[in-house]
Amino acid sequence: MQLVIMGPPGAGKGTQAKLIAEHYGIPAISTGDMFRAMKTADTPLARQVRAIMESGGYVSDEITNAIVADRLGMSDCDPGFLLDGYPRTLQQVQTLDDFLAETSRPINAVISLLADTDEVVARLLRRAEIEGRSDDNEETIRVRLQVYAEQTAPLLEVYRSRGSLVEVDGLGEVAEVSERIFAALDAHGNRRTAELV
Ligand code: B4P
Repeated sequence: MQLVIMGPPGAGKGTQAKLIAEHYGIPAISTGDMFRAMKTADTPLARQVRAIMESGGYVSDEITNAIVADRLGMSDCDPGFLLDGYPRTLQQVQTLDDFLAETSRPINAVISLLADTDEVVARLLRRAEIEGRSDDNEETIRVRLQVYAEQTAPLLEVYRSRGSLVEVDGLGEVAEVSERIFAALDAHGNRRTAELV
């Protein structure tokens, strides 16, 4: 099973990705987590990644596509995977399409987590207090939301036109949102199967 989860910063992607991955027995692959792990090293690449993330911008497609290709080649991805925060640009969609075509694996569904701006800003500012993530300050959050609207939101239409998009309300308790996602994925799978019969 190949899944993607998308949504604005703070929509709950990382939170839900772990629960969905556990439910389906597939690894959750978060580009944000991979970059955060990488940026603690003292190398030119790590310094570059750190500066980009602290500005609220996106790491280059070249670097992002290369680390995702490496990760998807690992054997724990053989039964499938859930991509959290990737693809984020049209070029990343193209690279993912090529990878999936080469390995004859379709995307089963793209989950779009919906949450309004006030709620996501409040969540990220709350996380800033708890975890102190350096990109969770008001100025950077504003940039992240703008970059998302310009570069990533258009991807939703791409997946909608392919019939892969599953939209889920991301507001409410974490467990409530997970239940909504599982029900929406079941309904989507059943619809897809009915279309094939
Ligand atoms: P990410 O790590 O993906 O960060 P994010 O968009 O902020 O989402 P995150 O997963 O952290 O938030 P979540 O909604 O889970 O990316 C960080 C940076 O990495 C990017 O800005 C970029 O620079 C770089 N990057 C990553 N992928 C890239 C790519 N493909 N291409 C280029 N650059 C890339 O959680 C937010 C908070 O809400 C948490 O505190 C959580 O506890 C809380 N929360 C979750 N669900 C909730 C609920 N139902 N109710 C209340 N609170 C909730």
